[in-house]
Amino acid sequence: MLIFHNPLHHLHAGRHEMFRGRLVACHETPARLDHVLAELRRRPMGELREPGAADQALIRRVHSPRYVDFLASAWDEWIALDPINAEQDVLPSVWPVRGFRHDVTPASFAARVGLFSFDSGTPLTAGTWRAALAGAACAADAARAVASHAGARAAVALTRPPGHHAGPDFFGGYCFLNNAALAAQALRDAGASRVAVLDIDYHHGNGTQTIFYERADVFTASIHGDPQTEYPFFLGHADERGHGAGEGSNLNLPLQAGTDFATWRDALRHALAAVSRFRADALVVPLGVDTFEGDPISRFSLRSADYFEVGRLIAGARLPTVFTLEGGYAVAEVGVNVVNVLEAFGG
Ligand code: Q9C
Ligand code: ZN
Repeated sequence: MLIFHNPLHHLHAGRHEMFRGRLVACHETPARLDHVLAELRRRPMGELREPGAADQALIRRVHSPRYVDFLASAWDEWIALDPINAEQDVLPSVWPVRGFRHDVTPASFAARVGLFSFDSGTPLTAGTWRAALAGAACAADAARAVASHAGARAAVALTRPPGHHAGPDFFGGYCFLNNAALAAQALRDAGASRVAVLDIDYHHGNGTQTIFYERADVFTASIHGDPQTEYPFFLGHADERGHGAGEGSNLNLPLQAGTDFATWRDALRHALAAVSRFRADALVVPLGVDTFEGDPISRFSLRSADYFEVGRLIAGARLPTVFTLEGGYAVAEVGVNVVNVLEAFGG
């Protein structure tokens, strides 16, 4: 398999996130990806490549242009307000909830930060935009590698920051550009008629669901902690099945906190059966390993050895597959868990 790694991921290093009412050190750290790379040096899974330039046109088909423009200039605007701002990351503090307007882009920087985000746990830093762009380039290049005529069966985009919570015009959940959605769109553009996204991160892939909710050409499935109690709380219920042309092309499998591997695996089999019925030409797997029993912010109980079976089951779909890296915050175990999936997937 081909592995695209983001050489600029270190540029995104948040200092603090708002977590359970306090500012705490960020869970989503550069060390996470360093552990994956270290494990890939111990157990090589294929050629390691750096991505080419990001495809701005692709990014602006998946995300709204005004959101992309905001991300590109946000840090410069923040420090232009006051040079002392460079000592703190950007965090939102006001949001336009029900009844407020979304069509007017405010002149105020603080107001735009709120307009384009949904939580206060996702710091935007000096290097966020460059890191996110290079991560998006990994996802697009991975998609093109599996779509090409002599395509690899699988390609991995080692994306940091992660992406599956980022929507058409908002960041949140540690995510800015939706790498999995960019990979799915790039697969469509490269000729795949039908693409399935199977999100196995602990958290519901709200951004990806929203991006494709009214489309019939991209099927989205997500297995995740029940939003009644688990982040992102406001999306991810079982009755969300898609809308309009996309009716029936979204599948949510929420599971209660505490779910063990046997139950989780039944959900994975169920999701894979739905992917098979959709008759997809290609598969995108937002791969989060925050389903691990030792994850500090999540509540499923998968063990490291279980990830081999996860890889085997996904390989059973027999589809050209792009993996994007999503969550997983038991930092020392992230590498082993991710590479266990990849090793068992094979190819
Ligand atoms: N105070 C990913 O796994 N937790 N994102 C915020 C609320 C956010 C996880 C807690 C968890 C985001 C890619
Ligand atoms: Zn997650």
